[in-house]
Amino acid sequence: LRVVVLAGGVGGARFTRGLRAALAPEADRAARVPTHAPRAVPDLHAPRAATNPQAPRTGLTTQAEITVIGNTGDDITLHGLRICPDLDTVMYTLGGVVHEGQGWGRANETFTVREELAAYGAGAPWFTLGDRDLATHLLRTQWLAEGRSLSDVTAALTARWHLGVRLLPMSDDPVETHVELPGFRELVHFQEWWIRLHADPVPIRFVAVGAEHARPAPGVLEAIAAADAVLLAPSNPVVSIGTILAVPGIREALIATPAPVVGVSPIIGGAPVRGMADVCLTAIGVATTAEAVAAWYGPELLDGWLVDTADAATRVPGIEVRARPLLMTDVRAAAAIAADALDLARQIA
Ligand code: GDP
Ligand code: FO1
Ligand code: CA
Repeated sequence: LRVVVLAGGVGGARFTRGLRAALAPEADRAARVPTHAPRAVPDLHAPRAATNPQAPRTGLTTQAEITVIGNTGDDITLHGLRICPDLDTVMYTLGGVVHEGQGWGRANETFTVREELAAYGAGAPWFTLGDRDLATHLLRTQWLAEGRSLSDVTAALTARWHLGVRLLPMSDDPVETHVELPGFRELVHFQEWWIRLHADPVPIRFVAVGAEHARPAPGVLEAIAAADAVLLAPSNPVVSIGTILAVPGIREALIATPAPVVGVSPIIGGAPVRGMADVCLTAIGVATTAEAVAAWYGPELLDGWLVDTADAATRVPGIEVRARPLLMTDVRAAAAIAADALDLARQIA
């Protein structure tokens, strides 16, 4: 079973972690049905899902293959270091070392470098960089400076964590989301608007700087074309999924793939669960409802849409809607959501 997930940061990471937990029993069942799949044999290259604490201990390795296409529009350069918040959030979450309460950054983090920078009165104090996290950025920046691609660097960084999924940046070409703000003469980086300005004021528009000329990273289009199911994580529709779709070729690939494309709503009962998706949607003239977001993705792109039971009345012409609780309170809850998204995909296929 080949599953592709489009993911941003925290919402994307938690959903993917659930999917990884869900797919072990799924692949195990498939392996027991000779007409659908050959018997599972130990496969060193297979995802690590079967060794997850959440997965049943079957002793079989899964035949599921998860490819995550990560948003790099949030990327920013600070102190000369290239920082990829959404890729790192997926890496740390699936690697089991994320700061759970915060949703991003490392658990057991220290902030010595940050304190020293502040003592110099330097840098961007509004952007918190922990010491452990900085090691990732140092290495990424070094490797990029040596001429390696972001995909290559991401593969090298993730190798340490045995994620059980393949994490691909949406593009190797730099893309950065900026916002045009009323009363500001220059474009402001998305991170600065979100963190320093607290998502205020509402942007006039979002600009994915560099997206126009960006190419999908190696493997991205191939994974979408070969997928059995494509899932849109409950990520920010505008600055996470929307930015991935802004890379020329990716939207087209999603429309062209024979695989069903199923999205999970990040909007529950007319509000985002966390973050500033409501402000982003307002900025682009889309209502903050599960229904409006699905209609904005459109039936050409989206075949199925999983909404929360609070939004069970959602109807979108041309899109199969199913309702179930969508709060990812823990890995088990996220796994059940992911399993239902796959189930909806299977029904559509
Ligand atoms: P970010 O890059 O860290 O902002 O994360 P994403 O773009 O991947 O996801 C942000 C979105 O995740 C927000 O719009 C939230 O509403 C959504 N989200 C967070 N937690 C949950 C959850 O438990 N359930 C659902 N359905 N959406 C969630
Ligand atoms: N989010 C914050 O709200 N404040 C921060 O200082 C901050 C620092 C940071 C550093 C590394 C990293 O990987 C993520 C970080 N985030 C921080 C999260 C992230 O930048 C944003 O919340 C998301 O990208 C919003 O979509
Ligand atoms: Ca993000």
